[in-house]
Amino acid sequence: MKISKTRTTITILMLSLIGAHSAYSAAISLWSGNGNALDSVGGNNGTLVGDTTFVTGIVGQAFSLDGDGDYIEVADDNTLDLTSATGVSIAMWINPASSPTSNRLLDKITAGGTNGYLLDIVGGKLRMIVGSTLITGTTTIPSGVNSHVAGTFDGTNITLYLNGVQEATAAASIANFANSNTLRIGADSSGANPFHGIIDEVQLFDSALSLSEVGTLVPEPSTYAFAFGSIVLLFSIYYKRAHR
Ligand SMILES: [Ca+2]
Ligand SMILES: [Ca+2]
Ligand SMILES: [Ca+2]
Repeated sequence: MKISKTRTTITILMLSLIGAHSAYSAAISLWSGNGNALDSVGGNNGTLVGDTTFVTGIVGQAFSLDGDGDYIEVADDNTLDLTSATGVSIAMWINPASSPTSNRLLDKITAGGTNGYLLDIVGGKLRMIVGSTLITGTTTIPSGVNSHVAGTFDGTNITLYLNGVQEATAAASIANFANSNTLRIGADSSGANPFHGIIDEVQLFDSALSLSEVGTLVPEPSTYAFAFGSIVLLFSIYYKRAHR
C-alpha cells in the first residue's frame, strides 16, 4: 500500500516535469545553434554571415559572434510576417562577451522603421520594438553570464522578461506589421549593431507566451539534471524504506 502510494507520487512528479514542456505554445522557428543555422521546427533555415561559428552553449552548441560582421541571416517568409492578430514572442539565451551597449538579438524590421519587430539591447538593457512601440527593461544585462531574454506581444501589450522575471510591459499599437526584410540574429537590417558573444536556442513564436510559459524556457539543463537526480534519489530512499 505504501509503495503504491509512493509510486503514484513519483509518477505524477515525473509526468509534471515532462508535461511542463509539451503543454505549452510551440515555436514556429527554433535556431538551436547546434552546429548549424537550421530551423529545427519550421522551414526558416538560416545561413551564417561573417565568421560566425559554434561553441559549447547552454543547450548543446551555440552561435558565437565576434561583434564584427557576424550574424545569422534567415530569408523572408510569410510565416515570419507576424501580426497583431496572432502576436509574437522572441526568446533566447545570450552570454555577451563584453558589456552590451547597442546590440541586435533578433531583427525583422527596417532599421528606424515601424514595419516589424525586434529584440535587442540598448544602453545595456533589454528592449523590444513592435511596430511603432518600444519598451525597455530596467536591469543591466551582464557580460560573461548566461541570461535568458524574452519579449512578447499579445496584440495589445509588449512585455519583456529577463531570466523568467517580468522586466516591463507597455501597450503597443501596430499599423503595418509585415515586410520583405531578411530576419537577422545578431545584427540589424543593415548589418549594424552587432552582438558580441554567445546566442543560443533562439525561438520565435506566433503567439504571446505567458509568464509561466517563459518560465519553462529558463532552467538551464543542469537544473533539470539536478531535479531529475533528486527525484531518482527520493524514489530510491522511499523504495528502500518500503522494502525494509
Ligand atoms: Ca544550442
Ligand atoms: Ca567577424
Ligand atoms: Ca514578408
